[in-house]
Amino acid sequence: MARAAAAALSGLVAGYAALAVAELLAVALRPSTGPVTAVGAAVIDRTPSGVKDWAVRTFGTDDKLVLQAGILAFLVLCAALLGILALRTRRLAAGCVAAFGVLGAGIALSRPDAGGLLAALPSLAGGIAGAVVLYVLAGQLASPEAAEVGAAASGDLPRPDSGDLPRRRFVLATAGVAAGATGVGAAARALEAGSTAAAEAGRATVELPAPASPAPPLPRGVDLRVEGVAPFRTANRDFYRVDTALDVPRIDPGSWRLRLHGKGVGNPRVLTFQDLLGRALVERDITLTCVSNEVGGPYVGTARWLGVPLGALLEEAGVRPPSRGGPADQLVARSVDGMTVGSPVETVMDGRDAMLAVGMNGEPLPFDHGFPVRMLVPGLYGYVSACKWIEDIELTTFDDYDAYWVKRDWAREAPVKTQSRIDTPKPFARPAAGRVTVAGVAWAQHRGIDRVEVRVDEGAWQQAELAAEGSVDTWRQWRWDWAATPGSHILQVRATDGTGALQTAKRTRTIPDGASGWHSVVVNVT
Ligand SMILES: Nc1nc2c(c(=O)[nH]1)N[C@H]1C(S)=C(S)[C@@H](COP(=O)(O)O)O[C@H]1N2
Ligand SMILES: [Mo]
Repeated sequence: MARAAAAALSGLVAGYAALAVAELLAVALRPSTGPVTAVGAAVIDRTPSGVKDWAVRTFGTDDKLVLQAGILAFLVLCAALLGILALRTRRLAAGCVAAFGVLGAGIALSRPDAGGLLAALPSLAGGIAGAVVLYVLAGQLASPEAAEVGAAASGDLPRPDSGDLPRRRFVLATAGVAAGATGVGAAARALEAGSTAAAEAGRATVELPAPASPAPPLPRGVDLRVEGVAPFRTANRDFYRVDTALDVPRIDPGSWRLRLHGKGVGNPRVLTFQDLLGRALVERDITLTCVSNEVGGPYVGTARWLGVPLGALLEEAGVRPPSRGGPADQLVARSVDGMTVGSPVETVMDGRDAMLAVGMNGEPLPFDHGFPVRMLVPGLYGYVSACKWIEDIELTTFDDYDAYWVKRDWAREAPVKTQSRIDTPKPFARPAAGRVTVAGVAWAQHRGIDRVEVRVDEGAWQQAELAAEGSVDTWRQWRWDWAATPGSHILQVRATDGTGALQTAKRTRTIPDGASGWHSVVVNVT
């Protein structure tokens, strides 16, 4: 029993050493090639949409942490089992550890952002390190009899030692390897911290020019300042984050390039960050929404974005929308981490404030939100418009190419659905009877919100008071004062958009093109 535990421990230490070596090399070469990251990204890409949707719903922005913890737990289990296997046959066990390295290397190479053969190195080196450690430690563990059994099975030489000596050697060797791996891991973290600091410093030196077209002044009263309601403008630190990136790309704006090419692009171009900053910039308040947002969900926010008008840039490059005879109906944006986002060219060029954003709420884009440049198209869900860490724009057709989420059964085209949300009172709140303020937000980007209504216990719809409108591209706050009576009540909200269309009552799932239905909240008035 004690030997089995020691054997499992030797497997764990071998795995620990393997990961430490792999991570150090990964950080030294490029963050996204680390085995856990590469495997995690591959798992994300292969996870069925339903499961992914469930993960986003259940774990929110922690979904990636949960995934990485899951992969680590799996590796821990495998390492312990291989350690025990090594008691019987250490060649086979060490071979299995090496095979893990080869598998990790294969997955790293298959990533869209692999970049070359070097991507295989961290996993390969880690696998070899782990295999050597396990082979040596298992050798220390082998008692003379066990070694003979092992020798018979695998051709190992029996060790002559007996008594306490091998045990002491095993403990020393294990502790030594663990300490060494910890040192290697610390070096990896120090290196990573250094490159993060360099990226932060690079971002800090970016000076955003003043917009040629500043955001139109907001009318008074866009924010009703009701306690518990999302503020009109979302602070960067509070802005939701949804993406597939396990390691947030940290791009040096000095070496960043954007390629613009494809069907009907008369003048293909490569733009630098300075090229973009040198153009006439616009500043706009725009509400961004994720298609994975459930009715009543949190994946929606409004920021003041600064960016290059995308329609004009496309015009200059010779692009014409399909309505003017252009051959491309889809614009595919690609990010440095291999995400692809397809938007209708017609929509991007219809005069709305589609942009290549460089600023968010008065600062350069945060790394999490796409530094140095991301795309935005008001009125479309993020997965069909808002490519972060963008590096390539290709004009093509919907027939010729399916973007990342479209390959995974989400809709090709996805305009934002009209939605309204009750922010206060919270579900199962226990307000005192009397006047209770019911309030929240409603959005229908690029159509605007014309009316919000509330009802209690499926009674008559009551018109809510609307906050002033920022623009048709922003959400709108609303409030309604309720004379609440004791007991359990259900509150419901619905909005009417700027075209006069009423928000549908029909409840749908988020996949394929966004959740619909009325948000309701149950409260217990005391
Ligand atoms: N490179 C990249 N861009 C991306 C994504 C991604 O996974 N990778 N996710 C998209 C989705 S689904 C949404 S909703 C928005 C979210 O932007 P945010 O994280 O800044 O809120 O980014 C979009 N752009
Ligand atoms: Mo999204």
